[in-house]
Amino acid sequence: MNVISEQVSAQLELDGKTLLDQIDELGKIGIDIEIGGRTRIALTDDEKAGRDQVVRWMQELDLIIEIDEVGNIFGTLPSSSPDHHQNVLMMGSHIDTVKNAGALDGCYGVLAGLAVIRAYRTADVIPERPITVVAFTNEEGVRYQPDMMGSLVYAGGMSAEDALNVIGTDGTRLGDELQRIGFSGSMKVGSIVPREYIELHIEQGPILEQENIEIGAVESLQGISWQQLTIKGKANHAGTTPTNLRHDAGLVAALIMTFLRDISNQTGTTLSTIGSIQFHPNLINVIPRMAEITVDLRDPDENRLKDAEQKLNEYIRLLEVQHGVQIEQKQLVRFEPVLFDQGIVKLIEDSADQHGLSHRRMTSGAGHDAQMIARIAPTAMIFVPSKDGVSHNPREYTDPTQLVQGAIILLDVVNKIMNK
Ligand code: HGY
Ligand code: MN
Ligand code: MN
Repeated sequence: MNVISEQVSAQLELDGKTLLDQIDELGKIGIDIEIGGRTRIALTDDEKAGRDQVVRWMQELDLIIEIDEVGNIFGTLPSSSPDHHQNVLMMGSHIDTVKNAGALDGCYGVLAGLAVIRAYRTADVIPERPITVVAFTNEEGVRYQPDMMGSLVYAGGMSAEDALNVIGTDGTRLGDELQRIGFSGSMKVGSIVPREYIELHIEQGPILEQENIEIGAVESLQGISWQQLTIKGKANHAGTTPTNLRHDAGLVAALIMTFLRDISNQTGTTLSTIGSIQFHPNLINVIPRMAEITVDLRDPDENRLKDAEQKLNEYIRLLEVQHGVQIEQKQLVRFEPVLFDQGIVKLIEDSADQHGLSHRRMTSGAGHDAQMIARIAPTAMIFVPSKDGVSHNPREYTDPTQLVQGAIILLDVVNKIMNK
């Protein structure tokens, strides 16, 4: 039973083949032959199948497996210290997906965490303190809002009870679905206390590839604001209603869309997306009486994000007067920008240097569980490049060598932290 030390850590080897095989295996669950990609929306049967597979892989590594009240799945490698809930070095991400997703978003970080633990198991090395891999519930937030929900609850940003009572876009209650898929755990949220959290993830953007850089040392994550807007106008005949007498909810939705793009063009840093739009009655010859749209605003700078929200609010009031419509706003998500732990970011850079890999510091455009865990423990992320910067799309791809390189850096950073 040898406890970790400098020379021992040299024995630890990352088994890239098993990691890549497991990414492929998990990627087959919820596969969509027609459109392509896989769909494992949170707490659906397909996601349950993904969860069951990850639990089986944790069992193969003989980990202590615990599920908490909101379905977060934890696999812990016991250590020489008696309490496997304290002083934990935590790694992880999520395995739920958007629709027709790639196979890497989230899954890569969870399976690479298992690969790190597999290296310890294979070398028969017992770490000085517990190492835990977590798959957080509902990171994508496409069925139940907010996104990053499992980690938000874990970090104390939302009560487990509130999360369980969230009603999804399909009218289901989150807690009922968790029960239905058998992942309503008994462990209180927050029971396992991370001393550090590291998340390995694909960049999901174009920067690393464009700059031909192999590792991203992620030092911050931009702010996110999600709103649901319900625009109420007046249905009328498309052929008889003069333009100046229309209360056209569809037109107002389009005006908001272009207004937000103007803000993005003006600041150059604010990203705005109207990802979903629903007209009612949604018929070719009826002026829409209602339009429901979602607004996703992001900016690395909190003041600019606030300014974009303020400008949108003012424009909404103006549209109500100009077009005789009513616009209801419902805030779904609001997360400020997050700074990660500079010490861990430095370890990532040192590790990349020692492995002869190019690297750069960067901000994450996407939301991640790490931004929640950063509230309760020193946290950082490691990025690997995304081909063509594509993600949330079946074409999501990262070169297998780069995937393995990222996992080797994760293992090395874990060792550096263990040996500090
Ligand atoms: O929306 C996001 O950035 C994350 O994928 N949930
Ligand atoms: Mn993700
Ligand atoms: Mn995602």
